[in-house]
Amino acid sequence: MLERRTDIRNVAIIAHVDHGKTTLVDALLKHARVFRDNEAVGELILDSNPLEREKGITIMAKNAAIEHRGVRINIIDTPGHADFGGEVERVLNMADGCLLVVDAAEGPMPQTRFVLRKALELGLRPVVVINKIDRPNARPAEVVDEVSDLFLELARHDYQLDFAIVYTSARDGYAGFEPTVRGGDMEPLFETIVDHVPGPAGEPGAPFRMLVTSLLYDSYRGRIAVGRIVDGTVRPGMVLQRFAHDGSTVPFRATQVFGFRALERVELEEAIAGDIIAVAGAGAVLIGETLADPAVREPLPSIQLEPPAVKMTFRVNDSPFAGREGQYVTSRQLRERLFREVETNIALRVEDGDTPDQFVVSGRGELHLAILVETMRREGYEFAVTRPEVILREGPSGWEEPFERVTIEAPESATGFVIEALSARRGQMVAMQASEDGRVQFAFEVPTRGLIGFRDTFITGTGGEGTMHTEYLGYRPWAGEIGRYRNGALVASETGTALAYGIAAAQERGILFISPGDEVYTGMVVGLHSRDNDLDVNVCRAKHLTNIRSSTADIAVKLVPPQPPSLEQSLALITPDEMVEVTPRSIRIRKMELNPALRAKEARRAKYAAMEGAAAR
Ligand SMILES: Nc1nc2c(ncn2[C@@H]2O[C@H](COP(=O)(O)OP(=O)(O)OP(=O)(O)O)[C@@H](O)[C@H]2O)c(=O)[nH]1
Ligand SMILES: [Mg+2]
Repeated sequence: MLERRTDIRNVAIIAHVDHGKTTLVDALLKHARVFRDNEAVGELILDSNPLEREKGITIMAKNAAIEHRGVRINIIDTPGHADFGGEVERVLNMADGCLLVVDAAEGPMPQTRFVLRKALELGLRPVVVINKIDRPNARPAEVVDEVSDLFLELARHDYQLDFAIVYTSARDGYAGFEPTVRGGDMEPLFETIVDHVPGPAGEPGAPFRMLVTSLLYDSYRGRIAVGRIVDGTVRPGMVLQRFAHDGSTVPFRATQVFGFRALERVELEEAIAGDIIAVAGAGAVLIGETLADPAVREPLPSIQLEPPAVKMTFRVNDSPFAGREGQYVTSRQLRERLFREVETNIALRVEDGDTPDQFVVSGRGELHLAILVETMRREGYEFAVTRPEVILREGPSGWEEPFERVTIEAPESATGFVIEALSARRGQMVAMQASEDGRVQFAFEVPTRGLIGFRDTFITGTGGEGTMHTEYLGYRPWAGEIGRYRNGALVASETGTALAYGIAAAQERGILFISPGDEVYTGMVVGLHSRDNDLDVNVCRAKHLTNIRSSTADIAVKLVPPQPPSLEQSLALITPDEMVEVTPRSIRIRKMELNPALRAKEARRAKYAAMEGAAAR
């Protein structure tokens, strides 16, 4: 018989990026006195991965369990950045309800809609949390109206329109039922979760079934499968079966069963329907597979994922500096690492490329791929990557490409820049509204292709005063060519050590990425030309020694400080004939063809082809 438990609640926290999800988990953990009084806990406790801490964003969904007045609340924190939407899709099926966090000043944003749609599709009971109520520009009444409109648009069931509203300052640790609340504690939010989110329903007496939503790796126990028990009971030692993705069923013995208490994993003697648990012993288990009693005939429905939109090629590093700085450099090591990533990073896809030393990696967006590159480089991998490009598909009337809705808020003075920049990228403006405070809101529909690398341009173009958000719209007909919007490259013509004299001459021609003392090789991109074409420069050139100094001025050449691009900037900057060489210590941009003579020949060939094309038209 279906029973609804009253002793636990499973709730996911979802929101647009930076609206305060992880800070809200901090506040709940602190209120529940999960920590000893003398324990220094810091902030954004669940953002435990070093890249999450550095970037101040959540990348992976995680869970924590909080005991509150006899009820155990399993809280699942999710990332808000659109590129990590796969993580939201992965974990939502563990929850019966969600806290939709909305910034009291910003209101609902593109990713608010995406995550709410996903949660409502799965039938979750929502609680709306209007957070950052302490902000001086908070406008809670309007934000509640905007959220209500969103619900009217997205709700799948009538009961979903009947959502509770709580006002919070996650940062200051209080919550209340009125927008005027400016103190107290988190008790009102706990109360609302317990009252509004239903306990999980399941049949404790039915055969055991669980959908695997996460994997933990343990050097001693191997893979540990995490998920929520849909039906039945599990005890250590029980014989179960795994419905594998390849269609086979594999019997195994559950060697251990774990539950979660606060941020720790604890061994259990028994777990029942509704519990979020971890099971050891399931062999080569993967996310999305079902673990079940041997009597069960069918797996549970697997996780629904949106397809990837952007891809790039990872290649074995074949630059003249290959193998100098990396620990893992071979094709086999690169391949193993990439295929291992797909086991947990489920919105990512990896395929073998045209040659054995190339792999095509597809993800949700540039940041999704850039985070993988950065993670691997920190682990000691060395490789090269090509420019991220969108994944095209063949539609009924020709090629189609992914589109995004771009929402921009910027000072009025940046209007010209915004319209010009996005029009050049084949964007169509669909809305524009000026507000009294001298700012303008825009909405554009733009091919994802045009947005690759746009974020930096946008920040520069608006003097850092604009905000920009994107929302995936789906595939539409190919929008046409988008011109190149980067200058030519300054390319090293010699291999060696860059010297001040050579750099001083080269800096007359553009912006340099390197400093004296840096090692360079023929074909490495050392800067950006001030013109459209690529230019070979010899940054290793030394001044001929003479006995007489012509003037004191050239004893010390004046060097402009170099502007080396970051990894993300490099990925956005490179053209299709360039690659980024990534090692644990360096990020270098290089030409795919290092040989200057062959490169020049290729450039001439491309120019003639273009001229012939023009003549034919
Ligand atoms: N003023 C104010 N700032 C807050 C509040 N809650 C969070 N913040 C700030 O908002 C920023 C983002 O908070 P996070 O908790 O990282 O947001 P998030 O939703 O987890 O972000 P992602 O996981 O990257 O999507 C941080 O600088 C917080 O200090 C609040 O109640 N009031
Ligand atoms: Mg977060």
